[in-house]
Amino acid sequence: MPVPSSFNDVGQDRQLRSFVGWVWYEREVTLPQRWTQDLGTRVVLRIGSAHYYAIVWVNGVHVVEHEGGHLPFEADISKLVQSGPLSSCRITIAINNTLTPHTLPPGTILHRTDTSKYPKGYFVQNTNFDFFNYAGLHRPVLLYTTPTTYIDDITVTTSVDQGTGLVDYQIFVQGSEHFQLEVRLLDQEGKVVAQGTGCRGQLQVPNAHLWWPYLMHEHPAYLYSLEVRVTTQTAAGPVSDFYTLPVGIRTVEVTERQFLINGKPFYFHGVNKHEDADIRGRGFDWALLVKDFNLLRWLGANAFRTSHYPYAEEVLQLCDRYGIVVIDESPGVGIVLAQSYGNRSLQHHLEVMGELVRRDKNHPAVVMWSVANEPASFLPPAGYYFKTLIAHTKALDPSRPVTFVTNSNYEADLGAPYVDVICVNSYYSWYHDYGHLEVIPLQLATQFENWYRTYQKPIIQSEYGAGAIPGFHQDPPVMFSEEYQKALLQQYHMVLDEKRKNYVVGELIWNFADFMTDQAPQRVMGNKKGIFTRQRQPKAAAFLLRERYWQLANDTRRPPAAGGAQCLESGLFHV
Ligand code: BDP
Repeated sequence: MPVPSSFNDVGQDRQLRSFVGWVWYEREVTLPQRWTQDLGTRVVLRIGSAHYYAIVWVNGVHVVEHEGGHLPFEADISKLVQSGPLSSCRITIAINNTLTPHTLPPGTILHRTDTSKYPKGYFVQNTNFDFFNYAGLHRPVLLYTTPTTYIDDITVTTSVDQGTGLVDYQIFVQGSEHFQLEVRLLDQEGKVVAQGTGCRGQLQVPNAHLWWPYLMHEHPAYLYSLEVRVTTQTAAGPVSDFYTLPVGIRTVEVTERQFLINGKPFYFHGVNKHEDADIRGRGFDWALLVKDFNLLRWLGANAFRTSHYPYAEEVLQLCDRYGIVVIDESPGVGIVLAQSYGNRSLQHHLEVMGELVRRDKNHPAVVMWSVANEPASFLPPAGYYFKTLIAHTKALDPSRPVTFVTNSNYEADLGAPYVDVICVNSYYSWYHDYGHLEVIPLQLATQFENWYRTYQKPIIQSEYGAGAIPGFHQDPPVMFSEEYQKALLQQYHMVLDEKRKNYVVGELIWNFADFMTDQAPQRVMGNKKGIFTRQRQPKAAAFLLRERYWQLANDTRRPPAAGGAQCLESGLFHV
């Protein structure tokens, strides 16, 4: 089984494709002698993501368990690999993709007991989201080393005071109480612009280059490098752990009507994505990722939401580098059962937000956390649930706004009072009023007015769209034709253009690309609401959005002529 990849689509086996339960991965590796002989070396096993529950053994010894399919976890395996004569190391990972009312995302196992219809013991996995529940080792599994005294974590927050960038840092060191800590901030030319010592402090950068989103500034996405060196004295001499963190100096703020980046109004014009592609499923793939970034830049998109779970870290690294703004979403999708609002579920959701914030807090591209997508936020326990969850997330990270994405009625939504920005999904003339594009302007305007009147908070149209099967044409437009998808978007755009003068601060199309779903009569080999096909080729709507996004970025600037935006430079892989 290749890693990284979902296991579902690489085989020819129907049962493996829809398998629910335990799968086992095992691999034997030979470690360098220095790792196994030098007791001053700490050896760590890091798993980028294992969907959904994972148990890990090294040389047959249980080392770690983890719940949650979209965030990394690791285990210090030094003692195990340094205790015997072996330089080989057998890594065994058992993964179970079963979703229950208490997992994130939740799901249910339906036991079919009618023996006239189903064999004994028959069950199926049910979910309340449409994307395929791909499973396996979706991101790299790595072995790495540090000295035994090492940098465990860094937190950086930035602000700006009259042109001077302020970089507050906090460094957590493990393994010893006695160490020296040096910090340097370098600009893109490699010049040291500020330095400090000790575990916490503030670096000041006069005339700082700010981190700006793509298309908002001539030189977007300026990154400094924070170099951190922790040194301990050992019998063999000084030993250092050294880490470089890219740092973007920028501020984020929300007012009654605006979303401000560096004090300037920011309008999200972008997409919702999925980690999804042919064969590899949700498996990480550099070529696919770079293609997606080239498409985002071609489109003139300045933002996306990581619908509906945290994406690979490499994705966020590229967002930092290219100025693509991110709404970073937890796997809280499809929370619709009352059972999923109890203490057990809430406790797990709080832990997941902790893991997500710890992983992504230092990315300048991340400007807002989304704790959930389309929960049943009208159920009585939802008020307490979202109040607690959002307060917890703000306590973890006071520097960013927090939201969740709603499709509830504005009057019934018990979570909306706690969000900083209202993110609302709607599918006018798609899931109802089929074919009646003419009702969109009224329904959409009413949606915005109701939400704004009730909450006086900025609003993002966080999903809207229509399915189109590439190559299906019909004029006048009918559902599933490329013309219908385009025409539906145009109806939305008319209202968005009116309301963005006031309090609407963004629009994110559903979806960037077609993606695989569970099999269902309303899904034709997956969800076809992509403006690109699953193979990343444009439908007619992609050209419409491209025209729009470049205009939104700057009314006088046009998309580059045929051939498109520049490709990312090939130096990318030196990261
Ligand atoms: C929205 C969901 C999204 C779905 C979309 C659709 O948030 O995950 O894929 O509907 O049905 O409600 O296309």
